[in-house]
Amino acid sequence: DVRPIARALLSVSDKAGLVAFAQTLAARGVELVSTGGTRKALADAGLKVLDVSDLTGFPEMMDGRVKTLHPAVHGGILAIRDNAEHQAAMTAHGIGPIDLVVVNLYPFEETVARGAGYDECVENIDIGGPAMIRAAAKNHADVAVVVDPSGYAAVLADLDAQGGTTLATRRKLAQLAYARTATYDAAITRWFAEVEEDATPRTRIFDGTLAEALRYGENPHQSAAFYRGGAARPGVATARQLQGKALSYNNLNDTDAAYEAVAEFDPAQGPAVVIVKHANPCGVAQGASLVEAYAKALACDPTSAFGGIVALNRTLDAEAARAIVEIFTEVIVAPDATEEAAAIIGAKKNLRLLVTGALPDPRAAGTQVKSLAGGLLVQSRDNAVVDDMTLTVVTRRAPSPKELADLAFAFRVAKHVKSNAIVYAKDLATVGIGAGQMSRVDSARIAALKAQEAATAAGLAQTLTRGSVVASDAFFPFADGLLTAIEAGATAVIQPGGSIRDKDVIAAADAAGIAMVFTGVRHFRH
Ligand code: 93A
Repeated sequence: DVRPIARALLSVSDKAGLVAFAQTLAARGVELVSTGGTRKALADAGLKVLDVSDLTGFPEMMDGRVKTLHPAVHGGILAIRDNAEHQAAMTAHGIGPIDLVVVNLYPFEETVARGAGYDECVENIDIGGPAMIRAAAKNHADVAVVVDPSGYAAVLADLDAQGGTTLATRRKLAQLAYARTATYDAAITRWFAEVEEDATPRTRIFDGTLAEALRYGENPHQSAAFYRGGAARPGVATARQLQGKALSYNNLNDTDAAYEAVAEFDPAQGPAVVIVKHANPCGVAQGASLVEAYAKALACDPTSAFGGIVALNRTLDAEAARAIVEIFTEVIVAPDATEEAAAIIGAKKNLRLLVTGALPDPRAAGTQVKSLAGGLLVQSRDNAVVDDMTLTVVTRRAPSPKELADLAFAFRVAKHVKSNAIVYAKDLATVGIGAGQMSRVDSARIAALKAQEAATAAGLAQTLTRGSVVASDAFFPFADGLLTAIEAGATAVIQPGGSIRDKDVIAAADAAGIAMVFTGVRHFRH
């Protein structure tokens, strides 16, 4: 199943590593074919390169919108090599086989991120690139596809060792190829959603009214007010307060953090509870009932939960209400509360109970504002949800179904923990959370330490991180953070990936027999 490479088609926007890679191919007698910019880069380096138009007989046209969309290209990629009919069609139409497709796409995501205008964003939607990538990946039985400069090494390694690409490599590359076109289309989808939501994002950022003047701000010497407005998402701003003292600035901020976090848990998938302290979750869990979810969330860090905010993803019932009032809590927020539950909360005069009618949609577009000296920073809200991400297993061992469920759970929580965020989870409950540290290793250590303390306080023989999984909101820049998690007993890891030292981090995971998945999506929260 080794396939030699006679001809390669290279068409890349990111030209990093291109020349060196093409030189190695050429030295091995591979014929190179390229589109305009790529061809120029290669020719400038002294390489002999055919132009795609030499194959198609058509010039690149319409501002490059049509350059590779032609049977001479797609036939050469898609033809099944041992199919007589396909071979006859190639001969009849003068189509030559293409054995390697090296394509990375127009930088759509980067174009959107730097705030380019509508038309420029549209122009950066690549059509021909994804078509070639998907065609080559489909025909991985014969064709290798590389969608990122980081893939060049695998092809060269195969050429060195086997004189061609192996089926195992081509399959892996095909998987990465479809993962890439999927994330690319997801980015385009998200962009359309944002454009729809807010047609004038950069001229008017907030359309709200004063809801109430607050007694004071984050500290008593600061004045403060609460404005309601913007996109109508159900949440703290639209909540009805059924009872309790007036909410303070910090209460509002923490309640929002708690409710946005619990909204990540679809109520149809079961009850979930988030306990927040100082804008960070200190316990999150799903359970068979709200009261069970609450007990699991509380067990993560009962010390910090004292005086916290409790958010629930379903109607607060009497059982859960009884459990919550056992310790001092500042605010409870839920879509609704039963009469009996409200009566139980009613016995605690100061405890605030908020109901919102519905849960906010974590995928909804929206705007986030932060002030800095002399200005405002505005960004679209982080509406990426782990269920929509392509999880790529990068280690020898793949996670078990149970680990996978806990990994998705942990990454969902990590999104709502201040960076650097490290979240250990087990049985759909957090068992250790490390938040807001300047070093990722410290977050991993603190989370493990807190888990150890909780286990000791509960009289357990061993720390709860033994046999847990761990999530990191951003990639591990070095293996050390991962090693800390492994030491704490984590058996599986979820993280965005994308560090230049991913190889070392993966090697450390493999050495420990740990399973690791990459999400391709980062959840910084500062
Ligand atoms: O505009 S396209 O969607 N139409 C095409 O036919 C096409 N073929 C390749 N974009 C197309 N490409 C893209 O051009 C590739 O995906 C790559 O990103 C880029 C390389 O162009 P150049 O070689 O001119 O720099």
